[in-house]
Amino acid sequence: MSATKNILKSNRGYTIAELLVAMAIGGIVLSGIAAVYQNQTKGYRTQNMVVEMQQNARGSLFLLEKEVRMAGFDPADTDNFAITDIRLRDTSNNLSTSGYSTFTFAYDDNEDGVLDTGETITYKLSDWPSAAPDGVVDLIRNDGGSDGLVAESIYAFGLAYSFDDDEDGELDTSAGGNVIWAIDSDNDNDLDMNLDDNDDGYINATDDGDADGFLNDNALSTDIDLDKIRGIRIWVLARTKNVVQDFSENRIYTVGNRVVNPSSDSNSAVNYRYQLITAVVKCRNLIFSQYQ
Ligand SMILES: [Ca+2]
Ligand SMILES: [Ca+2]
Ligand SMILES: [Ca+2]
Ligand SMILES: [Ca+2]
Repeated sequence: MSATKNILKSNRGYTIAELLVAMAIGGIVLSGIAAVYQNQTKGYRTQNMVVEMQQNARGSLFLLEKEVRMAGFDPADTDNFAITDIRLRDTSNNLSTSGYSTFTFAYDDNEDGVLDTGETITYKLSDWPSAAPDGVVDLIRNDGGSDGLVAESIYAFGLAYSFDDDEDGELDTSAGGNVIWAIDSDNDNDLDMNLDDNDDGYINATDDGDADGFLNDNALSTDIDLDKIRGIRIWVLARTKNVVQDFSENRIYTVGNRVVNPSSDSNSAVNYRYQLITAVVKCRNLIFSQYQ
């Protein structure tokens, strides 16, 4: 009798209440797993985006450095190859003293002594191929023909120049003994402004004496012609292609003559991740023939 009862009991299946409890527990476990998975995916996505940004920026700087080093390369000594334009431009390529650095130079790529098509190169920041609604711009290389993409999602691009004005074979230095890194602040294609306003050997936001967002506070005593340039300092500020959830950028970057503060910029700039990379290029081709 009791054996039959037990068989009956074990075969009776589940009550509605038991099913509900089981489903509730299952639901809690599943949503827990989903939350962990979602967090991991989010972290993974962010990590991928940051790695992509870093690789993108480093790769572009490597190419840029390599080519900029060739500026003025003129093995036949024809004087046809030089730095020709360092003026500031906006991202639509219009001259603007509040714009970004651009750099145009020529080198004798095929070593025939003639300035050929494709031997005049410009690097610039541009909203190419068309105006980006989120303010994301790209680093562009132009060789006289159409624009080519060097790096996507570059937030700021800056250049400064060292020079040898007295032609003694040494880079000119400041009163404090620091190599002078200068720019053309008034867009007439000569160097006129020393970025290191406080002459401490570093170029950063403390050199913005009047706090207008630009390192335009220490004019050179004389303007310096482009043919006196001997070295180029490069700043590339890359950022992720998309906003990073739950992230807020609080760092201030100095990029050439510009102080960049994403937390006060528009277009959700504060919610991206950034990376600043820099390089100094000695232009071995930009020396006088008597030193060659
Ligand atoms: Ca040539
Ligand atoms: Ca100038
Ligand atoms: Ca300084
Ligand atoms: Ca200033």
